[in-house]
Amino acid sequence: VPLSLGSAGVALDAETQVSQIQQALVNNLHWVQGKDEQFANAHDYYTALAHSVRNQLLKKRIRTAKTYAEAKAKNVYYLSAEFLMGRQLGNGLINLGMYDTMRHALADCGLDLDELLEREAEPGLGNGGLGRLAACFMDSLTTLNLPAIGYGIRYEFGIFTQLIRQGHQVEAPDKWLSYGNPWEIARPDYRVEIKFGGHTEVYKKDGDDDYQVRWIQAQTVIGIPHDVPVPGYGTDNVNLLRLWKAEAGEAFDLDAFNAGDYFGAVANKMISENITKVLYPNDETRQGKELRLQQQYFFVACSLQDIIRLHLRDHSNLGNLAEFSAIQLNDTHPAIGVAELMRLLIDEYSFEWAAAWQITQRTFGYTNHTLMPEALEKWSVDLFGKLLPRHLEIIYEINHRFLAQVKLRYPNDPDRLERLSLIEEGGERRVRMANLACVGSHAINGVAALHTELLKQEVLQDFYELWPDKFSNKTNGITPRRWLLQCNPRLAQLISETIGDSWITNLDDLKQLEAHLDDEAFRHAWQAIKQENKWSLARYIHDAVGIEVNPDSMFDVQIKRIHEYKRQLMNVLHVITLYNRMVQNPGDHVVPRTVIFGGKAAPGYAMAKLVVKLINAVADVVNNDPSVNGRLKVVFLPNYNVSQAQRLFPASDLSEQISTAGMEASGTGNMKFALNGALTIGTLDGANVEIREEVGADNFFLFGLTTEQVAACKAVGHNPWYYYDTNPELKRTLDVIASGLFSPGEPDLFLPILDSLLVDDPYMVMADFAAYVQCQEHVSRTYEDRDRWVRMAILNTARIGKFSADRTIADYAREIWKVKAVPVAGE
Ligand code: 26M
Repeated sequence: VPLSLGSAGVALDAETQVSQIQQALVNNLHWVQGKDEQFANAHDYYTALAHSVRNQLLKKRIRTAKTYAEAKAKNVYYLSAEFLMGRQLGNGLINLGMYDTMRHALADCGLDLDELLEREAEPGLGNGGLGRLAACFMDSLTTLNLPAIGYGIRYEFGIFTQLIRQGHQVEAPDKWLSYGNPWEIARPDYRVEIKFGGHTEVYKKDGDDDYQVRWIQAQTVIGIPHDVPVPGYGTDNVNLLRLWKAEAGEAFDLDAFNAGDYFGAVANKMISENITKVLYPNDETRQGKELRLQQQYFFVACSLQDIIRLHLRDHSNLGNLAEFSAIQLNDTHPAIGVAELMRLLIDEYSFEWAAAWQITQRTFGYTNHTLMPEALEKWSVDLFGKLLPRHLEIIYEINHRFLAQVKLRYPNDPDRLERLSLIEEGGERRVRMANLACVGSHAINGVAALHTELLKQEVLQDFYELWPDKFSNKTNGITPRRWLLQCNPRLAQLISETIGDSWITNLDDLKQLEAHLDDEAFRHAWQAIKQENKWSLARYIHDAVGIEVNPDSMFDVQIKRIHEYKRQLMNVLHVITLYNRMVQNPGDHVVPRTVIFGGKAAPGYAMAKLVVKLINAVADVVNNDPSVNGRLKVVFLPNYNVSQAQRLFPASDLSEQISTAGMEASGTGNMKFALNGALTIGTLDGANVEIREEVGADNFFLFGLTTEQVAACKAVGHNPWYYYDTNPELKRTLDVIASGLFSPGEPDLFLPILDSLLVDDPYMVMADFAAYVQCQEHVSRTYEDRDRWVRMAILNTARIGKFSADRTIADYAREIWKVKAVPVAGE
């Protein structure tokens, strides 16, 4: 690519800016990549550009660190095993306010910004909703000028790459670091030592009458922090994401090397470094894998040492830790932190139990993200004691004191005691991480109103009865920067031209769009943008999977992890039903649809993988049947990730949010669709309930059983055969699958799906199917009245302000963390 520095053809001030940008780029190309313009490829330019942005961010970070240290303000520490950040370059440019200038500066040298943005590897350090929420929270924390560090794991391999081979999901390793990562800075000077295994012993400290406990470890692992700067929008503050990488302990190396066992020493190095090797690809269901517990303890122990180091830098002792630190547990994955902080305070800093416990409880908050009982983390006591012998002792002591307190309150209720215990008895004894998180925190929250109510009534009922004041709801949110401004620039511009740009940091201002609902030119512009976005997605689909889709058809989209409770199966049954109708009544009028799926199945989740295969198999038949005549297309986009999401939301007409009521804690994709003017077909589940409240029942396609009806149905005994026998279309749909139409040569392939539907149908697909199909008909009729549809779409965007992560974070900050903004003064 030639790089010639010419005139930018813009105003003088901007012109100097442009030439400075160009100079910085060339410098980085030379001094970071070691190439000149003649040999540089697009990836070299990407890296040079990334370093230009990184330099700006680091400049701001240095001032932020100074400001925070001087203010001695309270900090938020967000502990999360996952941060699904998405690509950083575009986001950094937008947050620095450099996006347009950079585009011009690059174009001026014959470089295309969009092309360079595509060179960035996807940092997929999360499974789905929980990890992406953590990323949106980091964006909002900085935008609100709240002092914060996100602590997590620097996985060498993120979420697996999904390939589709003969319609089946195949997993490949995600080598996201192979070209280096310009966004991170290793900080070996802040390394920490982490112990594993061994035993504990009692000893007497010099000059002290009291006994102390010490932990003699079997192994030491080193944690090296890797810092990623997190910019905010319209602020000079830059917070940190601090991710830990495991390396072998040096003392350990020395012993082995001295003993002459060179190869053994190197092998042990590999064992240590395994800890941060790979992200576990499970979403919702958990297997009690030893390495997973090691990962959890490793990153939490590293983070707590770091938090203590920072506290002691500014304060004389740890007695006031809770006044200056709020630590939030993102689900139970970091819940071991409760026991670790107790261990540090008691064993390392000689606190009394009661004082240590008060500090711990006042410091931690716990967010629950799931109601699915199989998703509640429990670790076998055996494994726990082997890996973390001191923590098991501490957990027993916490439990002992806790249950004594419960006994006073409920003297004759052994069942309640058993349910509240941190240890599950009967069969293999296990440590209940949710119970540990609850007793060790002063605040417990769910992630949507319905979810929090169900937590209080079901999963955490006993804790709620014990401590009702600990509980609150914090409905999830998304960052409008990535999920509108960045991913849908055309719509963002139309909105800003219409109502100004205050919505970017005050999403409720989108309400002002309602005043323009009757402006025909505005509606046309809105529709034209959706159309352009659909054209561009159609090109992407063609490049990715070779399918031609009709951009004038309704884009009906379901993108999320593949899970039975999310009911992608119900969606594909609807597709088959539409297909059957076309085959049976070829002359009937239909509203053309493109049904798009994206999502990964956990590699060990056979039923989810079979659903992926069914979607692809149905796509093969439907897309190649000439009698369908392009009126129905089915697309499965492989390897759904944040970058792909950024293309999909802006081009969607219909958002599928069809989980069994009571099963989706919140959902956040639902918010991204509505923000981009897609209409929702959905159940009364998770945040759908609140979205519908906000956008209005008339602008939301509701169907299906409620949480209470699902429970009632299950209580009396749900009989899926009834629906098969009484609904001829449903019968035909299942019969077609059973006929082998979608599995030529493998007639039994989809039997497990049919069995699951007809034997117990745990996710109520059969019970909700008729209502879903009927609702879809209503959707199609509405889509035919394009003007009505556009009005509904505008109202969805206009009324979605509540679901800004800025609002969510402001609520956490005020009600749980008690932290205040510390803005960095302008230069
Ligand atoms: C467990 C064990 C081993 C490996 C991974 C896991 C695991 C990882 C993530 C288990 C669950 C995980 O996440 C649960 C989750 O993503 N919950 C989602 O959280 C979102 C944010 O609050 C909600 O919007 C979704 O409704 C909820 O499903």
